[in-house]
Amino acid sequence: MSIISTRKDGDVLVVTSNNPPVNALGQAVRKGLADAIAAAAADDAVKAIVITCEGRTFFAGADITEFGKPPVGPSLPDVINSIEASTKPVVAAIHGTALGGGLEVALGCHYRIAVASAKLGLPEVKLGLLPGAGGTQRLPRVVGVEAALPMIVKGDPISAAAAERIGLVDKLVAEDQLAESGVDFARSVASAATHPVSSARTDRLGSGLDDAFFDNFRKTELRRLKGFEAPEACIEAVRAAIDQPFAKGVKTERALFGKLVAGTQSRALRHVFFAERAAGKIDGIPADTPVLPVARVGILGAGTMGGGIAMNFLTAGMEVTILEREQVPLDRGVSIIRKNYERSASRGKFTAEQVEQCMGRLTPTLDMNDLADCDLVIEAVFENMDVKKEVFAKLDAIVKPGAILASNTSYLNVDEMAAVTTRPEFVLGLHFFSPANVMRLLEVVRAGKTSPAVLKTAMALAKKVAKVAVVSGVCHGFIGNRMLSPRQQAANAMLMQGIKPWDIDDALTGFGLPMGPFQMADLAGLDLGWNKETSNGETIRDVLCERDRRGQKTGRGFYDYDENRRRSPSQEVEAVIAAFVAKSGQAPQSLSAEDIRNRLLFPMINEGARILDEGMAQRASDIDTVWINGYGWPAYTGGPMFWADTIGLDVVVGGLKAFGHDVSPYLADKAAKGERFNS
Ligand code: 3H9
Repeated sequence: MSIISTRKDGDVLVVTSNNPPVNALGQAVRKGLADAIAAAAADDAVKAIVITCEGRTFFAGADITEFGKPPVGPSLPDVINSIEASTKPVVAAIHGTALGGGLEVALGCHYRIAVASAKLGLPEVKLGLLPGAGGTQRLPRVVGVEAALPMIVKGDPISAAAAERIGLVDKLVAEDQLAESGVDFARSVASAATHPVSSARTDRLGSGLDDAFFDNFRKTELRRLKGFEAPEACIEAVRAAIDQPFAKGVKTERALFGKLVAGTQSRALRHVFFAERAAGKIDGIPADTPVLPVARVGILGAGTMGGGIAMNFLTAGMEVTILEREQVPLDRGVSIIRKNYERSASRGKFTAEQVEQCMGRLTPTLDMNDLADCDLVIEAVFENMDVKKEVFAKLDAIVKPGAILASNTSYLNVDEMAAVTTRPEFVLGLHFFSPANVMRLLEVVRAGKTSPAVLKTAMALAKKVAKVAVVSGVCHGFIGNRMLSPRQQAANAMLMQGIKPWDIDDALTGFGLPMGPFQMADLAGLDLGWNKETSNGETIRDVLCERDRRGQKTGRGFYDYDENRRRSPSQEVEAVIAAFVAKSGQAPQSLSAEDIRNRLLFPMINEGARILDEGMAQRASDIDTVWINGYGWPAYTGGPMFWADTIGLDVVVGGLKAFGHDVSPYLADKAAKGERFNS
């Protein structure tokens, strides 16, 4: 079957796209659509046209893989203009997702019908772009600026019902009757004297939308999008829809799109899109490997981590049994889960009924025997190998054969835990990030004996609970925490050279990370692993803890904190550090923010290269996915490995040598050959 096919249903021409998996609007699709519209115009027997798609979805957008390559016509804007110019009405019949260029095609049509399960949106902003085929000009004309602006600037899709409410969809139709409904609808409008033309409409554009309206929108919505270039360009394009006639507005949109698509941020964000999808693919696993059924999950530990992990599965409709050693922490854990759900409900994310359904799927217990029937058990107990081993041995004896046993450890050796069980092929690491019900990352730790089916099951489960899963080998700290460690060492070394903690932190927050190493230390507590009895003032941390500067919880750590937990530099800390520097005999140094940043981040890239060299990560883009989704690395730089590619691996190697690091041979070799991590 060709990519675009046509068939006649009486006097209606049905144009169908069949371009799996998501009907992306690649060149062949565009050409086929343009030809079909031209053929319909030339055929007197055709009175109306329906555009629809085969497979799981309506057009999910332009073909992202074509960006950055020489364009081959017809262009998407030209195709959409030809649809809109048709004197015979064109109806978009939508199922699945009408996204980006797909929604722009639908907006070029005179009418839109959709099944209730469909979603419609303009997510280009998430790729560092704006809708570049008339979407920023047509959508405000069809639904009004107030409804269009958040859809374009934030990029979240809306339901078909919401789309109908705002006038984006003309009619909702039965799920299994889209094709017939499309033809019926087209026939019903075929003889109308005129048809709505999105670009010609002015009735919804509204008045009184001045600078203050847009400034207010920026204030409330752009804070979360700090550092991203595309949202502001989106706003500018929507303003053009109000301030300029359509023909000029699309030129403004085109110019803004051209600038963004050629820029570093969009390249990085497109990399992130494909990186997340690549992460789900596991090397060396036969395609026919089965996914094991998992209906009931057991969680050991009802603390912050265990409770957060439980919520993922409850929300996804699965049964969860949660185990604690004593009643009080068990009750506390369950009540925190409930509170979290109720808070989400108060924000409109759940109905009261859904909260009760989730809580109804939760079984609290003090008896480990109650985990016997679970298909998967995840332990989130104290981070200590002896404790973990004891837990694994007990679980192995209790939980039914064939069930998966997982550790939520963030550093420890999963092979050692597997070795105390009789089922090492069913053991793996599932490293959730805190807060586990919010953070998108899941490191799936493939232990030496983990079976392909268990690994594949873990990846499928991750998708079910809306996590981005990345496979890691067994090594200290896996991918993410292993790379954190050289950064921390570099930060500590700079302290000893007299660089202020706030200058170090600000270099990272200025780069776009949510916090620096000393803010993180204050948040976690400086006394984590510190012992009052044995502390002897040998390190800066010892001294700060001895002075009860143990972090945010004592109101003082590397920083002083006010009652709103706002940080400010501490003179006392500055004096402590100065004393250490003086004692070391070094002259205090000063460094630029860029120098500080490089000293912190280049060693991470070096460690990333080692991780790749050792095969602990499957691909460089997996490392990027870990850091963006688990540690808040700014997505618009593409992640640490993509960022290294952007600045040049030779620059990274030069920096590492200058800072006195051993350069990973893998990295040195790539730099010498002029290669990149991500090809
Ligand atoms: C745009 O439209 C610009 C215009 O305004 C202007 C132009 C001038 N292109 O996500 P999945 C692949 S920008 C190429 O796992 P799901 C994807 O890589 C675009 N490939 O499925 C994967 O490949 P593989 C605006 C694409 O069911 C496979 O399809 N649109 C595209 O979980 C399956 O994807 C968007 O940003 C594409 N556009 O989710 C929407 N989309 O199997 C982007 C997907 O080899 N797409 N692929 O790994 C999505 O959000 C999701 O794919 C979707 C399905 C929700 C549709």
